[in-house]
Amino acid sequence: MPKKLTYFNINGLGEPIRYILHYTKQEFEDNRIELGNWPDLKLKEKLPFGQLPVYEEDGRVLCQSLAIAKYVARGTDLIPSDPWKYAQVESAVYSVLDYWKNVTPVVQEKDQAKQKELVEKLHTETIEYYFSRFNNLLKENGGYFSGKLSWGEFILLGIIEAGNLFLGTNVEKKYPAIDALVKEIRSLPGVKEYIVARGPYDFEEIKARMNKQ
Ligand SMILES: N[C@@H](CCC(=O)N[C@@H](CS)C(=O)NCC(=O)O)C(=O)O
Repeated sequence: MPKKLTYFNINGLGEPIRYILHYTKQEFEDNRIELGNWPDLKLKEKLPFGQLPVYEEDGRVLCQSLAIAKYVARGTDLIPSDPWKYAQVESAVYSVLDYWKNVTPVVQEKDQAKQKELVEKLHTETIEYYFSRFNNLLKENGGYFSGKLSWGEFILLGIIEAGNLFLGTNVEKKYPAIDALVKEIRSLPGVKEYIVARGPYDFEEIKARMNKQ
């Protein structure tokens, strides 16, 4: 059954799904949309809620990154079978998204002076608040959200990488348990080779291409 993931040619909500698909050795069409070509109104109006990522299988379309991540991870060790552990992962992932909701308005801010101020606040308040808690959560649970690697840690990595791309830093470095997890996922079979083949994302280049439109 042909599988197709459509997302921007950048890190963000779609990248953890790419990582999971590669780690679980699933063949899929990696359909990448250049941010510089967005909004592609013809594509946008066909999307269930006008946004990416979307996943297609057998002519059926699924949107919402978390639903897609869980769907593609089904039947693997990445979904905890114990209900409490399952809920622990979900709980951590919702907190990761709460963090991300603080970052997106900063990325989208058009006024450069205001954006600089917001970036400062992100570093001093938001990142420290959330990352110290993510770090503790991982430390208390054997390095993962629920005792072993799950789809949830892939989501954390995708969000960290997307933030790093915009901030031009590696925010995880100050947090040993997060840093170790990031390194572990990037070294997983399938993920490691994918990252090498993909190459690094370059936010400045992406911005330059977007501004040309
Ligand atoms: N809750 C959705 C959010 C999707 C979302 O925000 N997608 C962004 C990219 S990360 C998007 O498509 N932006 C373009 C637009 O809204 O036109 C999910 O998790 O999939």
